[in-house]
Amino acid sequence: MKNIVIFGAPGSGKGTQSALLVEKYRLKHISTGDVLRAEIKAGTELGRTAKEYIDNGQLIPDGLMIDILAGVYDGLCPCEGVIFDGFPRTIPQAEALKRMLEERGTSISGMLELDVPDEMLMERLINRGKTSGRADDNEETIGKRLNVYKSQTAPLIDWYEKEGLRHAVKGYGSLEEINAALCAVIDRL
Ligand code: B4P
Repeated sequence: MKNIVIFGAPGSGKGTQSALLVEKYRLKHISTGDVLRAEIKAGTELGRTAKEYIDNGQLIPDGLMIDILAGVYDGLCPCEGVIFDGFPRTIPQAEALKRMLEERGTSISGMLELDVPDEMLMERLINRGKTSGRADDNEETIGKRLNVYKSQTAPLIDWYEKEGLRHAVKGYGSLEEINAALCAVIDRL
C-alpha cells in the first residue's frame, strides 16, 4: 500500500501531476481543494464557510479540514493507497494525518515536493484564472496565497524531512519530465 503526499506551493502542479499518478498506480485521489470546490458548488453550509476563506486566499481552519479529510478517507478506503493532494497544509494537519493513518494500520510512504520558482507560480495561476473561473486565481489573492504558503505550509518541508519522508523534485519543465521524476521516486518507495 502506497500513501503519497504531493506537496508544493499553490500552482506548483499538485492537481495536474496527481491526475497522472492516480491513473498509473491505481491509487485513490483526495484533493482537498476539489472537495471544497464541490461543496461550494452544491451550496452547502460547509461550502459557504469554505468560500469565504478561499476567496480571501486563506486556509480553512485545521479542525474543520481534518474532519473533512477523515470523512473522505473513510468513504474511499480500505484501498490500494491514496494520493493526498493539497493536504496537509499545516503542521497540525500533518500530525493529524499521521495519527489518522496509524489508527487505520497504515502510514505515509513518501512526501513528494514539487519545487517551482515564485515567478512561475504567479504566471501559471494568472493563466489558470483566465479559464478556471476560480475566484482565487487573481493577482491579489494569489499574492496572499503565496504568503500563506510561506508562513503556514512551507514549515512542513522540515517536518517531513525529519520524518525521513521528504523527496524534492523539480516542478518545472514538461509535464512528462516532471511525471517521470515523480514516478522514479514512487517506484523506489
Ligand atoms: P488547491 O485546489 O489545492 O489548489 P492549488 O494549490 O491552487 O493548485 P495546484 O498545485 O493543484 O496546481 P495545478 O495543478 O492546478 O487549493 C485551493 C484552496 O483551497 C487553497 O488556497 C485553500 O484556501 C483551500 N484548501 C485546500 N486544501 C486545504 C487544506 N488542506 N487546508 C486548508 N485549506 C485548504 O496547476 C496550476 C496551473 O499550472 C494549472 O493551470 C496547470 O495547467 C499549470 N501547470 C501545471 N504544471 C505545469 C507545468 N509543468 N508547466 C506549466 N504549467 C503547468
